[in-house]
Amino acid sequence: MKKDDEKILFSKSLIRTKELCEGLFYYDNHNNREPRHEARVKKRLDVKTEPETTKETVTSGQMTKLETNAVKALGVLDQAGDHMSEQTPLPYSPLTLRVPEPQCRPGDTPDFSNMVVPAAGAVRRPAIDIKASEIHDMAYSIIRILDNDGEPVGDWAEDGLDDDALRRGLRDMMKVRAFDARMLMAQRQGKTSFYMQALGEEAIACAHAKALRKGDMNFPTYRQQGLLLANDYPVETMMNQIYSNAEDPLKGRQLPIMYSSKEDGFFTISGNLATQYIQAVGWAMASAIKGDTSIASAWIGDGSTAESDFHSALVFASTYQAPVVLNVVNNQWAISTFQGIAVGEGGTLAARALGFGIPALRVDGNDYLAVYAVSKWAAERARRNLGPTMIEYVTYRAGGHSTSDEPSAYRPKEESTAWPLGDPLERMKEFLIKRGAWSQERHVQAQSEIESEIVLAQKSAEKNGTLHAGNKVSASEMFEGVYKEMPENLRRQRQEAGV
Ligand SMILES: Cc1ncc(C[n+]2csc(CCOP(=O)(O)OP(=O)(O)O)c2C)c(N)n1
Ligand SMILES: [Mg+2]
Repeated sequence: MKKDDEKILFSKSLIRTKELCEGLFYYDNHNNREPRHEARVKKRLDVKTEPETTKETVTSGQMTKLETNAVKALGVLDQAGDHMSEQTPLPYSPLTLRVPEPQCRPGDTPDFSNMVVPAAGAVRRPAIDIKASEIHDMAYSIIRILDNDGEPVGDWAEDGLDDDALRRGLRDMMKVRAFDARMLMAQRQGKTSFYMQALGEEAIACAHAKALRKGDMNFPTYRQQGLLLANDYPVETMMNQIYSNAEDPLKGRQLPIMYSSKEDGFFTISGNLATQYIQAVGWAMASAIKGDTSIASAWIGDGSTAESDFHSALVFASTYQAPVVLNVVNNQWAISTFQGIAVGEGGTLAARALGFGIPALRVDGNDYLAVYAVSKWAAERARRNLGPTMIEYVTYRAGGHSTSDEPSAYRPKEESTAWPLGDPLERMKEFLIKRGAWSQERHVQAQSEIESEIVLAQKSAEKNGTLHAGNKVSASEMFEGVYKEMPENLRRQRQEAGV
């Protein structure tokens, strides 16, 4: 049938077309087509049509290009513009989107009954050169070493740490917690503008730090201060940055908690989430290209895995088998957004790696022993040139997202105490006491030693100044250290600023 002279009868199909293509078809109350700009303001419900009786005849030549396309798309016209037989309506309800919702909101009783927690020791320890396809199940389980009685069990518990290293692990976590508590208070006292704590997640960074070697490079987010503290990075230097004082090693160019220390394998923290993944994979590739022996460790939170950088990084990591550990800290929340928004339902974040052929493990992030064992396994794979490994740490962000957040607005207050994997410090303490390597008295003493160390460092840092008191880094510093040769526009700006 020729497009321009044949008549096309629109009956039910047209009405359906009109309803579905609102924005393409515009009709007035008498069912006449209107000029677009007038109809644009009309609400869809204002269009009075009688689906069963209304008929309208329009030649295809009278239709706009947009209308013709829309009608083709709906099957009234075929691709050549000819009239097709009417479609039989489908017996389905209209399409909708699923928007995942957390189990509980403020006022509800916390409920983690949907979370499957395997028994400690239940997940096997595979050979170091295992293929991803042989351990798919491990991306859906949780590796745990410490059982509910504080006993280490299973294959992963085997070549563990000695007593000194275990006690050190507990002290590192206690130090992170004490440091966080002091800095949180300092923020409330107006001594710094901003702080982010790692409450409940201390085991992850502290144990992972011990699985790496000098020369390896972490690409951390803002919740891995444990990497620095567990490696004896000076507490006072961190505080100088938090206070933005004259001794701030980054000279006021970074947010208070975005540390940087190349010597300590701690790549400068970027506030742009997920960039850590592409940078870590790139760094790991460079290490291999140079024929070096150092590996990279990438860090990301559950929410940030929704960023495309995460997925791009996996392409490069898998294609080139880069020597990198891909850490995902699933602490259940991304500010006020629960993890189900990034994960969807029925999957896991670790399982994202499987499509790339990357071996992926899930681990109890509140079990220092399990975090260490799994991190060591993944680091060893990278070091032996066996390629990337993804580790999803299952944990819970017990504190607010940052000092600018108030979690009681979006989740039940008691949710952190209901978390089925417990508190990492308490579990480690209980385990060490059972092992005969620790005692309640030693714990109290260690707590007071650590607090004294933090308070002493704080006093010393405050002598260098705090946010609103004491000396500041000179404003001229912001022009230095970025370009080898300062560009003309910056030179002019510095002159204008008179610094
Ligand atoms: C690219 C980018 N998008 C958004 C933000 C704002 N932002 C800062 S923290 C955060 C939540 C991140 O949550 P998650 O990745 O789960 O890490 P967590 O804070 O829980 O450790 C968001 C959205 C950002 N900093 N960078
Ligand atoms: Mg998170």
